[in-house]
Amino acid sequence: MPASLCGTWEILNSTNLEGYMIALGIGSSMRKIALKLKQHKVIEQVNDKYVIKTLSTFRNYAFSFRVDEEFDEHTKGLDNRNCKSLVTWKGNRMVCIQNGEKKNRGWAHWIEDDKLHLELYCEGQTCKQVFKRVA
Ligand code: 1AG
Repeated sequence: MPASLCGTWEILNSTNLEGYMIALGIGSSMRKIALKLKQHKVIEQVNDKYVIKTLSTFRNYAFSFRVDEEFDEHTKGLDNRNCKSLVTWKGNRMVCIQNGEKKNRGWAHWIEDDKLHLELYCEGQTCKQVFKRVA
């Protein structure tokens, strides 16, 4: 079993969030706001259901899913698109493919050095984020 992703996490650093947001078609004023936010992740698991919340003072984004079960994702408050999303484990990485209008879109979460890592990618742009555990 991979190390548990569950817990509350606070962002330490982020690279190329700007490029990722441009790939998603986010306008410049919204990108400016988003770049300044201190993000928290809350990852919870109840039985076989996961909930992942991205929290900030400006806006929150939350969704839930079961691993290996495709679900309808609406990226409300982000780029507001609909995706057919599928989360699977690839070794110690929890990976999600977000099939929809944007090509080659998804993310991966994993634990490394007790930190939560996240890669968000879309149409050739990858944003990398690292979070430290706060609870
Ligand atoms: C995600 O994580 C992305 C979560 O799906 C948000 C991360 C970065 C922001 C991405 C796009 C920005 C779009 C619009 C900007 C407007 C508001 C920013 C609000 C940011 C906080 C919600 C999934 C992954 C699975 O963690 O955990």
